[in-house]
Amino acid sequence: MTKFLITSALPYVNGVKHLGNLAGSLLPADIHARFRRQTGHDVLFLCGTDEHGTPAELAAAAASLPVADYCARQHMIQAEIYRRFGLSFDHFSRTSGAANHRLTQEIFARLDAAGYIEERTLRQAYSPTDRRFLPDRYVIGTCPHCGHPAARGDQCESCTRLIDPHELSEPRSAISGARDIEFRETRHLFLKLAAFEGRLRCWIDARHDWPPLVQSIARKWLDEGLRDRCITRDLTWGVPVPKTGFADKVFYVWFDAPIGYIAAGVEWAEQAPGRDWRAWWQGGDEVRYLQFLAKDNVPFHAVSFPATLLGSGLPLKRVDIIKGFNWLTFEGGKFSTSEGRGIFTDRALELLPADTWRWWLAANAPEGDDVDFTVERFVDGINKDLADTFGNLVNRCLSFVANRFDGKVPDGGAGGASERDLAAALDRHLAHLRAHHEALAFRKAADEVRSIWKLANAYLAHAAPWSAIKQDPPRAAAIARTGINLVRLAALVGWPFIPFAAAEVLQCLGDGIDRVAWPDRAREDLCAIPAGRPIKLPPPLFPKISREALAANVAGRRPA
Ligand code: B3M
Ligand code: ZN
Repeated sequence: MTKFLITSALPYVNGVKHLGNLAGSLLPADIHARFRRQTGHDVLFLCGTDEHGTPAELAAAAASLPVADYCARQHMIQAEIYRRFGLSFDHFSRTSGAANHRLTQEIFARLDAAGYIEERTLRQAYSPTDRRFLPDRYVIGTCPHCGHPAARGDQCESCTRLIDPHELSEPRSAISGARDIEFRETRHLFLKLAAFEGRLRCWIDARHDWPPLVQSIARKWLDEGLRDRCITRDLTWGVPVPKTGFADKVFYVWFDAPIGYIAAGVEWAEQAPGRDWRAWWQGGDEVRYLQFLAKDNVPFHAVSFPATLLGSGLPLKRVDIIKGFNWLTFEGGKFSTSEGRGIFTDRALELLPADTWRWWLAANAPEGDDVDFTVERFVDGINKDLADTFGNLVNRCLSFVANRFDGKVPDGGAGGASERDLAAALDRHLAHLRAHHEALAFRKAADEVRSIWKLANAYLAHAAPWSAIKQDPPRAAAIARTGINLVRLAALVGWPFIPFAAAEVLQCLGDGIDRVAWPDRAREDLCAIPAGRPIKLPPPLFPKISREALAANVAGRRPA
């Protein structure tokens, strides 16, 4: 049996994430993890907060907190939000944890010993007022190309040209506004990425099963020629560099963050006896490693992290499939954490149940292209799919049995031709659904789930047990029993997408939810719930949402 190692990109610790972050990595990773568990596979689903780097330091300063305290607090806040979204991580780690420090330093030492690290001297912006070196994008000044007065030191937003901070005229600090910028020499360590080009190209060429989006981004990086990368920074918050002469520096956040995936596995193993992280991270072909991330993260996962692992010489698992996502936009523009534009995950949970966001974001996953979230599309989709289709199916069947059969599943026999046709149609849909999940095709999988829900409703509409009960009670009982089992099946296929509602329904049907199984054979699944079993009615699962009410609630900026 294949084991599935699944990671979602590690969300930055600085601040609550928006729905775009959920849609482009965390949620699809969770849906896949749930599907694989459902089909009986061993799954290790890891994630955590990405806690290093200048943005975390600056956010802590803005909150007047020591950076360690700030990160601890923000980690808890995010962990709680993801729990409420039903993200079923086996472990939610922190890159600032001891395991990641240890592993990052060990991997670095091995790269260094193998000759893949080189010292170089750089001239970097330094602000005496801020008493720190400034990362390129924290130097602001006038663009040498277009004269834009507030160009960032890495790139001008106005003319999009890449620039160097020393090319800016009238440079100033983005942190304090101080104008006393000097350029000082500082020693840094570079990972000789160019040395891996041949090996990476061979490896990537053999990844035929990577989605085209990911392949093309990875190839573009290789084709442009790999440049050695500076992996150290003049900061205090981060993983210290274990090398003489570099005691006052830390690793660049993108060097230690992906190592955090492995560290998360180490921590997971430390938390309970009998868990072996090596069985995952050093496993052979029986372990398939899948990463879920947004397209701007592809180069780090397809190129620099694999190079780090290769160069370390450690027998650590490299990714099998990278599922990359395009952007989710918000009402025609970008989601923006810094500008507070869009819907943030904490606010989303205040407004509506997690399942509604999960369903819409998966059914409209930005897979082939960017996808625009609008309140109108969201409300229409939720009302049609969850209220009118899934909710209606559950409600019709369960209340019929509650009212007409005293709340107990009636004994209806095996059914007739229409039940056989139904089972055959379901089997076809189930096979497609499974294939879409396996292909990581989330929109198609959601489409198939919707089709199954619709088919169930169509069966009931056609069989009309509420009429049959008058002339042919045994037939009505057979339909009702089939209907109850259809509800169960609808919940099982819905479970990866809408786990809370699915669990609620399964519990009403008296089914355990510790191990939610995959419905494999419709004929058997349509008889799974035995006659005589008492059932309960759930509260209304998905009351209709009003477009106006939601629009009024999401308008405007995020409150500070
Ligand atoms: N924190 C970037 C992001 O959330 C970064 C991912 C790290 S994955 C190792 O977009
Ligand atoms: Zn410019």
